[in-house]
Amino acid sequence: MEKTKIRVALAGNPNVGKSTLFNQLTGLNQHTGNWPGKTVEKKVGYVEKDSTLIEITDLPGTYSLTAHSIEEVVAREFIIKEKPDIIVVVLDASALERNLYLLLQIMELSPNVIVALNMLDVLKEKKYKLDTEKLQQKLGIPVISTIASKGIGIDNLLEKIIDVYKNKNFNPMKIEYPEIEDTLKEIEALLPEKIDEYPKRWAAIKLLEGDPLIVELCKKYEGWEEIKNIVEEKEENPVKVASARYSLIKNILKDVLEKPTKQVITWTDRLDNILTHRIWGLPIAILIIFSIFYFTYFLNEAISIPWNNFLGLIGLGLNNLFSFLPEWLKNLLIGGIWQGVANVLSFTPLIVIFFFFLALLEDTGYLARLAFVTDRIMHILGLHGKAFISLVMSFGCNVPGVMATRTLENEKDRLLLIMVNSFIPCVPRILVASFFLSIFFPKYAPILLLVLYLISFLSIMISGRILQRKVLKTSFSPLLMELPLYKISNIKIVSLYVWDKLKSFLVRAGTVMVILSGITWILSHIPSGNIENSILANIGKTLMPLFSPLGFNWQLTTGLISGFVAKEASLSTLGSIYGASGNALGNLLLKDLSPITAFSFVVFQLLYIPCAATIATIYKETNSLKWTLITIFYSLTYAYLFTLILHTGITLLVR
Ligand SMILES: Nc1nc2c(ncn2[C@@H]2O[C@H](COP(=O)(O)OP(=O)(O)OP(=O)(O)O)[C@@H](O)[C@H]2O)c(=O)[nH]1
Ligand SMILES: [Mg+2]
Repeated sequence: MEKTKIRVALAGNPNVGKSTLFNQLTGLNQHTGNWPGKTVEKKVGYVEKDSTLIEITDLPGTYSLTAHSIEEVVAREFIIKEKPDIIVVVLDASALERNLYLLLQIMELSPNVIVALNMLDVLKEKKYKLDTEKLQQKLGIPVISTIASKGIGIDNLLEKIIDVYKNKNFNPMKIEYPEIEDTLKEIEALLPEKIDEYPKRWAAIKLLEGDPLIVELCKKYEGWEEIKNIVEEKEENPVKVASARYSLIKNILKDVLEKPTKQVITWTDRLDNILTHRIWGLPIAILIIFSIFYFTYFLNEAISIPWNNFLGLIGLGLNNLFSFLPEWLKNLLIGGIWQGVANVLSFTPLIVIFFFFLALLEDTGYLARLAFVTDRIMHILGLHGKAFISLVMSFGCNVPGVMATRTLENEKDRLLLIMVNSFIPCVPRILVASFFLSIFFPKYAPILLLVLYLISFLSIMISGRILQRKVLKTSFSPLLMELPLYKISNIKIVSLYVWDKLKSFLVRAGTVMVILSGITWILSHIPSGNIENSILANIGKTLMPLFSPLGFNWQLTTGLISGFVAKEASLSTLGSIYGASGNALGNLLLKDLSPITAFSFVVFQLLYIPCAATIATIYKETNSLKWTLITIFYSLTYAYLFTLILHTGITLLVR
């Protein structure tokens, strides 16, 4: 017998617990956290119940369904084009006014809606009283109470999904807008039954709201000129639609929701009085960020010594294990591949520590505050206030950083942020830098590391300003973002988060790095077995004249080439060229390079083209080859000029 399959979509405002619910339902580990706008791409999972297969899609959070941001388009297109059997709209019960705004729009699009009334614990904390039964009656659709973070209500929700699917007993409320009903009718009369796949009433409303995509779709109809006149006749149309919706919401909530006459002051309010304080907010933020870097650095120092010893032991073990192999093959396996992988694996402690702190920041709700507190600084850097979250992500890896730019509504703000994002040094780049700094400047390594961070902020500032004025010709849109509640972080969420990041890193070490180290080793050994005149060396030597003004020798130049694929690869390439790793490599470099050159190299590798994975992400996010190439070209030119000035400057100074 064919199993029944029900296709369910989870929709709702940002940060209401959709992904938490999704994880509870499917047992998967989709990114949850505590700031609005984490899920940027839809994700699919499955659950089986009573021999029914339920396919669940977690959609990005949106406040509305008007095509003003990418999330809104993704969510709406999914509902319209994929036609899920059931849409579960997740509502934050403690902010129903705002949440119902979206629900109404979804109900206009599809009758198959179930409400998951989430965050009931928060509702209770705020001492609100809600009559769920009455709410259900008024809306005419099922309302299921849940507390997703505690796994409460999940089974009820599943049962309801199956029940509703089988019985198809929908009777949703009619959504009417008395004040604009006439105008709507006029527009409807000029439209065909369906516009693309959108119902015509829905399209009429969106036209009044000024939805750019629907306007585009309707231009082809005969009555368009007339529609345009009706729409443009009154400028306040979008406001009218919104206020009609709000008065409808007020009507629904009347005698359903009761709020205490005296506002309850929650501990989120109390904490926010300090943490987002006009004056104290910023120093506290700086202190917190600084402490995180401090702890990350020192914890890493402590853990990486035993960890690297351990990796060294594995290397020795492998050496013995493969002693029966011919010399060249053993060299390829151990000197080439294992060495490259080990270089990458040595980053593991840093990754774990960094992402642990980042997960804490995110899950407690403080990361979202940081966006507010740093709004002014972001403007000095030439960026939009929301840029902060994306930049913080980039400290780990530029790929999630670039993806996090989706929360910016304005396309130009977003493009600007994508372009400067890769100036934030990700963990691999900091590791390459730390390696060089600790060899060449053992005493000053921490300070110079700080200098590197300053250089990257300076670069963002310079680039932000240049690009904003010259290339994009834009100014800022205001910062609009809701602050989530503070919560005590959950060790399970934090460890899952860290594991998720570590896993993708390890997979990379096991795939890209294995292949890359192998290829590098081979290229550095053919044709003669001698590195000096190998193919790799020849590429490096050919490009060297370009880089000699920066003081780089062919070995460094070659390292930079492989750093394009993955930043940490430059270290393993240097390793295979010099035929050493770790301290031994350090000693060889120390003999070969001047400290000025070493520092210039560190700065250049900090700033030049993003790694291949980031470039792929940039292409995917901008959907434009032109902007991807501009980004690459810009960062390469900038890195070159900056390092040239730095190198020349220091050389002149110390002479
Ligand atoms: N107190 C409380 N917190 C919850 C509940 N459900 C989820 N959360 C928390 O709310 C935060 C946001 O949850 P997510 O599941 O990431 O929210 P989302 O709707 O997927 O958010 P976006 O992907 O950003 O749109 C997390 O910190 C959750 O732990 C709940 O019922 N009660
Ligand atoms: Mg989510």
